[in-house]
Amino acid sequence: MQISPQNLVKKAQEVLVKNERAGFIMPDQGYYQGVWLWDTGFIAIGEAYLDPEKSAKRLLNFISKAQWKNGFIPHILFFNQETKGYFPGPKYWQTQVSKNRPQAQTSGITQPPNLAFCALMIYEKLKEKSEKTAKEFLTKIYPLLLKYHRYLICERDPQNCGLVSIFHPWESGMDNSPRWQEVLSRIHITREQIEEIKFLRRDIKNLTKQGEANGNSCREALNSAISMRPTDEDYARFYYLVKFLASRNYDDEKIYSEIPFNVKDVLFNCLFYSSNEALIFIAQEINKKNSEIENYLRRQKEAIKKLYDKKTSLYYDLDYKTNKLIKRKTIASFMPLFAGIPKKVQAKRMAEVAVGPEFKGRSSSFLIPSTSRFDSAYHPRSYWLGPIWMPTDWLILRGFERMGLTFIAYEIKKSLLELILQKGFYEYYDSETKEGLGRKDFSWTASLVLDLISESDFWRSFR
Ligand code: 2M8
Repeated sequence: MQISPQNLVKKAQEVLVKNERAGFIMPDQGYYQGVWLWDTGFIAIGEAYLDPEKSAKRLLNFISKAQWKNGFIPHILFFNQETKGYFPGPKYWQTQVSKNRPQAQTSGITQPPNLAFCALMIYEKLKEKSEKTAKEFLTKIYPLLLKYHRYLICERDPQNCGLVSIFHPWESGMDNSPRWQEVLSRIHITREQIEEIKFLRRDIKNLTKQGEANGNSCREALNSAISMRPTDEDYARFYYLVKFLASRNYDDEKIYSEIPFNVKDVLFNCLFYSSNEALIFIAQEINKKNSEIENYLRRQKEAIKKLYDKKTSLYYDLDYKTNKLIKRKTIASFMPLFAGIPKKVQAKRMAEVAVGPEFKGRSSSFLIPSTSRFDSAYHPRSYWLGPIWMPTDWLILRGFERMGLTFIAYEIKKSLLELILQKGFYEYYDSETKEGLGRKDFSWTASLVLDLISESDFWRSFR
C-alpha cells in the first residue's frame, strides 16, 4: 500500500499545500500553470474540511480576480503572461479584444459550473464554527455567483430552452471525449495548422526531462508526457476554436449562431442545474428571493429530461446544429443522477449500465471509466477516452446516493478509496491496470478524498 489509512488526511493535505501558489491552489505542481474553474470548486470542497475560512477566502479571491464584467467566469486564471510548457497560455486567448475582460490574465472560455454547490459546502463547514462568518461568506459570494449564472442563462441560452451551450470541448472539462468527435470533424484542419500546433506544443516534450530532474522515476515522467494527452490534430481544432472566439471579440451573440461547436452538454447542464439549486438555497439563507433562477430551474429540469434515450437508458448531449442527441456513452451520461433528475426506475437502469460490461466491466472494483469500454474510441490510458477520473466518479457516486441507490454509491466510494491508498493521488488512472497516470499529486484527487472519508451527509441533504 502506498498510503496507510491513518496517513490519508495528512498526505492529502500535503498535496494541497505543495500545489499552493500566490494564495491559490493549482491542479498540480509544474504543468498546469494557473487556477482552473471546476478544479477550484472541487479543491474548495476538500479544503473546507481542513480550514473552511481559508477555503472561503480562496474561492472568493478566485472569482473576484477572474470574473469578467459581464459575469462570465473563465476556465483559467493565469499567474503570468508566459506559461512555459503549457499551451495555450494567456497571449493565445487575446482577451484584450473583449470589452468585458478583467485586469487579470485569463482564458476566454468557461468550465462546468460547480462553484455554487461547492460554495454551499464551504458554508456548511463555516457554520460549524461561526454562524456569523458563514452568513458573511454567503453575502459576499452570492452576487458574484448570481452574475455568472445570469451570464450563462442570457448568453448561452438566448432562446431560453432550458439548456445552456458550450462553445469549446475544453468547456466540458472532458477535453478529448469521444462525445466531441463528430462535431469536431466538421472543422477542416490543414497540414500547416498541424505543423503550427506541433511547434506551439514543443515545450510539453520538456516535461519528461523536467520530471526526471525533479526526482520522479522515468516511468512517471513519461506518463505525464505527450502520448496520453489529446493529439496534435485535436489541438489544431481546439486552437481553431480559440482563434474563432477571439476573432468575434468574445461576443457571445455572434458566437452562438456562427461557431461550428455549439453543444448542449449534459454534464455541464446538470452541474449548472445543481448549482442553481444551491444558489436558490444560498439566497434563502441570506433572506433573498430569486424567482428568476427558480423559473429557470424548472425549465432546465424539463429540458434535461428530454436528453434521455429510453433504448440505452442513458442521457446524452444535444448537438445544436443538427438538433440530434450525440449517442456516445461516457460518464457524462450519468450526470443527471447528481442533479436528481431521473425517475427512480430510470436511475435503477442507469445503475445496471454502470455495473454492466460497458462500464465496470469484469473488474472487481466499481470504478467507472470515462468512456464506455464498447466505444470505438475507448482507450484505457488516454486522457478522457477511458481512464478513471476522481471528480467524475465522485459526481456519479453522489448522484446514486441522491437517488437513494446507496449500495452502488458505497461500492464506488470504497473502490475509489482503495485505488488512492494503493496508487496515490494521480490526475487519472488506467481503467484496466489501475496504474496512476498523468500528473502526480493532483489537487482535485487529494481534495475529494477528504470528502469521501467524511461522514458528512451534506450531498444527500442540501437539496
Ligand atoms: C484538463 O484540461 C486542460 C484544458 O482546460 C488541459 O488539458 O490543458 C482537463 O482535465 C480539465 O477538466 C481540467 O480542469 C484541467 C486542469 O486540471 O485539465
